[in-house]
Amino acid sequence: MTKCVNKHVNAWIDEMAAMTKPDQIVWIDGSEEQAQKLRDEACSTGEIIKLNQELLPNCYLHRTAVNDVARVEGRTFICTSKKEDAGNINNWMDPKECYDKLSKLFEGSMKGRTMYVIPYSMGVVGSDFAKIGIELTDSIYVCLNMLIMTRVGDHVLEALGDSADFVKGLHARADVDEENRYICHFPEDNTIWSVNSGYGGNVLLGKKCFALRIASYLGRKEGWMAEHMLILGLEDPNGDIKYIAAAFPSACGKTNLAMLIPPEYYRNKGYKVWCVGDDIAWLRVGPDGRLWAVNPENGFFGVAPGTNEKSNPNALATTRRDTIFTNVVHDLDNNTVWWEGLDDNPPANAIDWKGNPWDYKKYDKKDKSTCGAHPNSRFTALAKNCPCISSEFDSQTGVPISAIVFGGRRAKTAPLVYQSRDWQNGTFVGSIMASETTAAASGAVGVVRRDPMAMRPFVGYDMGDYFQHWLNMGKKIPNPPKIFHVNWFRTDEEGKFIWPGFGDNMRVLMWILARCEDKVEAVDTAIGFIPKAEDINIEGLDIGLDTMKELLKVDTQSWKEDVENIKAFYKEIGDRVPAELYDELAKLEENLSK
Ligand code: GTP
Ligand code: SPV
Ligand code: MN
Repeated sequence: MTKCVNKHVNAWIDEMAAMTKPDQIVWIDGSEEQAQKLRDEACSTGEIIKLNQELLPNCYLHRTAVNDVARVEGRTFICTSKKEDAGNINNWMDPKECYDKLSKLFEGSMKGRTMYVIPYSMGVVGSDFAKIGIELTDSIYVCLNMLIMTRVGDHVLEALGDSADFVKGLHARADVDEENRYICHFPEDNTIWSVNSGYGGNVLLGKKCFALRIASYLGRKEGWMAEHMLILGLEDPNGDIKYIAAAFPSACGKTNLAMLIPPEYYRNKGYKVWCVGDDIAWLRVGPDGRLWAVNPENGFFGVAPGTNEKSNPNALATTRRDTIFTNVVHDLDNNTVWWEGLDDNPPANAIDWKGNPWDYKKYDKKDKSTCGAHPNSRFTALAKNCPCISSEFDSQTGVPISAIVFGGRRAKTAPLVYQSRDWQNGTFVGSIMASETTAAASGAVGVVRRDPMAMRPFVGYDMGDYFQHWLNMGKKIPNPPKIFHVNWFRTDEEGKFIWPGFGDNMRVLMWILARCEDKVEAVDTAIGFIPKAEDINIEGLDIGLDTMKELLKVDTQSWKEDVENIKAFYKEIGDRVPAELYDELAKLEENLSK
């Protein structure tokens, strides 16, 4: 197809091509034949490396520029006509000023290159939940990733018909110049412009840019929610499946929880976990008054380091075919890939993520600069290749959510799990989330920062208005999910994680679901409902009741310190923080001083 019938699409592409001046324009049609041509071309230029096709069929390796390895929150902008609509937590630029500034960077940026047109759908093509985007890019790597992460092709254009309702995404790698790297969102125009990066979250525009920043803006207008949440189904021995949505910040365990394998104790009884999504959920009120969720994505863009046969065998199996690896170690002997935490056999003859020979003997766990794989190295893999993918993955209606779980990475303060009192209190619990920063975004790692609902980098409007939207949604859901908070990352005096985590997190999910069904009592504390230590099943674990009590402890002093930090954060968000949340904060403070 040279041109589609949609005049809005064509006019926009003409305009963008006049600015970027590509040598040619190629439409991505979603066919395997075209995808293979693109892979071959990218191999011939060195953009990707074909891996061992017997061991890793249809798998490839890519290395980004060394200065371009994570999302750049400092260079991510929300460009609303009024600054206050973007809010204090987002970076803001005036839309006109931003278009002007970036036009200069895009001008002629595709000379000598091809502009690829990627029509994609977030959500099952043509379903009520789905939304369409078109990404223009000069990168084959982006095309190949989008072919995995989203539903791409001619059928998307058919579904669009002659409508103007699509998200216009423009991306150019340009010179990958850090100083001129911009990830800009124009929610009022359904537009995203990204320039001078070639890394995942900055350039796969269907993901964070559209499915969270633009979609959260649309969701507020249209009465639904776009959240940084995994979705999983927990099946009991009778075949009954309950669904949980969980929001953890980047690199804090969503993919791992979404694909967990139950501990032996539960496996033997016949419990199973099914993955619906690992990163993003779009949620709406269903006709039955419950909250229903879909995963708008088609694949996983998962953290590679730490993924292994024990921690996440399902993710590992998913990456054994049709996968693009980014910034991992290249094992030259087998032409395969490796990363820290895969196994105890680092390859002897290897190339690191920067493209240099790598000597594993010089690897020092405490010094990230000696890593073979970048700490934020990733795999891009098809959801349908996941052994535990839910039968509801392609459902048009999504799945009904019984529990929403918030969670952060916190060495202290937050207990293993607690339950909020109701939707309003649960919204408060989400709003005061905090987590140690990770390598998923550029900047310092391990610093505690407030990250409401794990959405701090992804809300496309004012954070106070976002909290208000949560409260408003609560009033519209006759049968709302119960809201919980978890923390897998509490550490002991030596800095070691106390809770075993990974598959054993199922033990906590079991308590959560039991609470949803009023099957277990809880202890009423200052922060909410905490399990009785004996109600978390520790059969088969080498931790005892005392450790469980330690994990569940509410340390009043550190919570009081947290309250001060929350006050400062609410102030920083500004005057749109709902009064209801200040009431909740006052209640918490009062409870803590009792
Ligand atoms: P994004 O894709 O960036 O949104 O990350 P994510 O939230 O999906 O995180 P992921 O599941 O990839 O986990 C990130 C890191 O946390 C990996 O290094 C995991 O090994 C580690 N991790 C995940 N779950 C647990 C857990 O239960 N306990 C511990 N200690 N570490 C965990
Ligand atoms: C995250 O950082 O939350 C990710 C990876 O899921 S990225 O696509 O880069 O946003
Ligand atoms: Mn994420």
